[in-house]
Amino acid sequence: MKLVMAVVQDQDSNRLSQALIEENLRATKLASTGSFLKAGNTTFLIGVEDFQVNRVLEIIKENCQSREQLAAPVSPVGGNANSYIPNPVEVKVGGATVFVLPIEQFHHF
Ligand code: 2BA
Repeated sequence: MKLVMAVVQDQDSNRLSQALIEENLRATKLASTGSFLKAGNTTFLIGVEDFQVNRVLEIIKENCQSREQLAAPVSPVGGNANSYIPNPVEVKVGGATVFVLPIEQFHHF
């Protein structure tokens, strides 16, 4: 058994949930925050049998788009905050960041 852990953008979260439900795959959604953009994203925990992992990865790929987002750079340490004018930079976020972990035991009481 494996745990697929996928960090996706909030905009893709409902579409991905729906696609997983349609294929009878169970998932838990956690509200999360990216450390770099400090913006909300959604982390899916999806417990599946080994043979289902590739299908789950396909579903994630099909339902999560990459997008350009603006990130405000952190002000320089020790710099003069008054003279610092942040210049937002564009970063490409997602589709999805996915980890596949082995599960030692699974219990459902
Ligand atoms: P954030 O940490 O908010 O990162 C958002 C996007 O900013 C990243 O997109 C990447 O394009 C850029 N970025 C992140 N750190 C950077 C840095 N030090 N320098 C320059 N650009 C940087 P993604 O790579 O698609 O990541 C989307 C979200 O997935 C991340 O949001 C974070 O919540 C999660 N994530 C990504 N890699 C991870 C990892 N190795 N472990 C845990 N979570 C991760």
